[in-house]
Amino acid sequence: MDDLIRVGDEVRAALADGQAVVALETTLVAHGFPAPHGVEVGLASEAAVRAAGAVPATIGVLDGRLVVGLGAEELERFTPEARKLGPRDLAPCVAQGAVGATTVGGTLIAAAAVGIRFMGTGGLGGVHRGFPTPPDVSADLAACARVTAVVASSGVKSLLDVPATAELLETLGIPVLGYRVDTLPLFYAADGGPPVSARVDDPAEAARVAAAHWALGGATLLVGRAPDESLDVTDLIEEIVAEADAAGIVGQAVTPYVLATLHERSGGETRRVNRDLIVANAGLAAEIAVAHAAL
Ligand code: PSU
Ligand code: MN
Repeated sequence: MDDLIRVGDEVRAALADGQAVVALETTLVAHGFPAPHGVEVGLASEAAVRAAGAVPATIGVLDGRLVVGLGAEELERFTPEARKLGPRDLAPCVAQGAVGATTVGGTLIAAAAVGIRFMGTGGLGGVHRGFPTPPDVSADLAACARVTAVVASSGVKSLLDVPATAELLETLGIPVLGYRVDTLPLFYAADGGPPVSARVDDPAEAARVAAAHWALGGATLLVGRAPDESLDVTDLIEEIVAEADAAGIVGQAVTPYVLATLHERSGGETRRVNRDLIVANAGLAAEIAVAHAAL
């Protein structure tokens, strides 16, 4: 395993000690924000995890190994040239020695390999609008169905078909917990999403639900936290998704294209809200991890 995975010293010690550890992804560092903002978001997320009393484990592929617990200088290597790694992409990237940024799905697989059960992100991937043309469903969902974890996010990215994604989450048996809300947050916007499957009002309650879900053989639970500042960019999203479609942008390139264009056309507003919600979700994941460690 050591040939394949490098676990940072601090993360290794925390895991051995039963301390709370939170996995963080690198796709948003490399592809979710224009440089140098991605690295700033990554570091701020790590700081939020620490502030809540947990150890951050930022994950990505470097120099032929999956790294769990990237250093600050190493984060700088996650530029737009990095591969975007879903679960299917991890092994080729490791074996070929490329730099690879893990998505939620890729991060969950790596986290599970070393025993980390908590992660924070911005918005989960899901069913793309217009399904089945193209038949694009994020590999995040399949990974959630497979891996034992809690993912704190601001729901599902609203550039997707959110109601269809909520249906698929139900099909896969993934609890969608609203953190102090009754509807699933819509990424940049707090309100207007489908109802959650259960509401929780504090981190300890989320931790108890997770423990029960896992004891019953369940895999991932999604915890939806509303962004503190809500932004309505519905029309802008529709316009940009249609443009991406017309330009023939498909597959893994869609999400980064839409996010980047949104950041540009909203005059940086979506970037700011996206950044703040990612950092807050990292903190929430840490609070739940700390509560779980204390159960
Ligand atoms: N949340 C954000 N920005 C992002 C992502 C999440 O605020 O860029 C990334 C995550 O890595 C997620 C990915 O797994 O978008 C989804 O990509 P796709 O739709 O191609 O599966
Ligand atoms: Mn996709």
